Amino acid sequence: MKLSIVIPAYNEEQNIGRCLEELQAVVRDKHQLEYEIIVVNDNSTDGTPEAVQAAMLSDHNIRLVNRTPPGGFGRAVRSGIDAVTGEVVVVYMADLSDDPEDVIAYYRKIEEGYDCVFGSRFIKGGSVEKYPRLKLIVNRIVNTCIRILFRTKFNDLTNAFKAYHISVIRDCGPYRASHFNITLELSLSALIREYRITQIPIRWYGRTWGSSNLRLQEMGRRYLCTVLTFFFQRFLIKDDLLAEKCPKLTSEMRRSSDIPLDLILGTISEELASRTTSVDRTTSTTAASTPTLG
Ligand SMILES: Nc1nc2c(ncn2[C@@H]2O[C@H](COP(=O)(O)OP(=O)(O)OP(=O)(O)O)[C@@H](O)[C@H]2O)c(=O)[nH]1
Ligand SMILES: [Mg+2]
Repeated sequence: MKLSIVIPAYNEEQNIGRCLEELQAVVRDKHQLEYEIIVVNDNSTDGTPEAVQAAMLSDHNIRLVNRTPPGGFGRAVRSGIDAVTGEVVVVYMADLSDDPEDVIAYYRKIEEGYDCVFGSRFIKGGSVEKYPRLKLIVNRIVNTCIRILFRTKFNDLTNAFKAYHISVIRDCGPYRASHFNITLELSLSALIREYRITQIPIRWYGRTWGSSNLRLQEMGRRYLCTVLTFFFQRFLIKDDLLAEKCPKLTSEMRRSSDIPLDLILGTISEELASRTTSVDRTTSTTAASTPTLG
């Protein structure tokens, strides 16, 4: 399976070159995976695109997508995933906050048959270094609320650095989020459709160059909108969402309009749980097989 790493980058001139080198050293040199790296530049005002172009001279697996305004983290991630050609998609940060070895750990989990891998910095084995205190507090509160609302064990859903099998991305899209709320749009849309998801510990390092683009006050309403959208989808139309994963089963059940919703959901869940754990990657609508760990 080909690994596609999508890196949104805005004014990361001093980080992006090293970021690409670190990925090459691990993904290409150490583990010799088939890969592509798609850097999505959003009208950076520094030398970010030039730094990427310099890296492209010696590595044709690196590609640069230059976006036109309006910018935004979510728009950049959407442009990046539109451009991928691989099966394992990892969203990775340009500011050296993520660890390339964790990309390999993600890849291996998808190889095992998982549809998505959600890294967590807040489980045993995970870590954060130089995490701004206020951001940490807000992060923990928001993620706890999400855990309660969605009754899930996944406790770091707001972090963008995650892996998805391409079929999940295609099935759950199209995506709409323009900013950092894309992180929740991607993860929650897979979660409520009961894709086979695992959580593993990851490391995170605070940026040492450049400035943060995440403005908590500006993002609050966007995160809230995304959380509420998926909360109500899960609460009100989960049967419709799951039906798209096993269309035959549900169309049969749908012939009788008297069957209670609970029974439809129970049957779909049983059907999904009873399927083989080896994930059928051949058609996009049958990619998932068993409920999430959440
Ligand atoms: N293309 C693009 N990339 C962006 C945009 N905003 C942020 N990024 C990139 O997304 C990644 C995460 O953004 P950061 O600014 O580091 O946000 P953060 O991780 O919450 O903030 P820090 O705590 O400072 O690391 C980095 O690689 C940024 O360059 C944007 O509008 N467009
Ligand atoms: Mg960052």
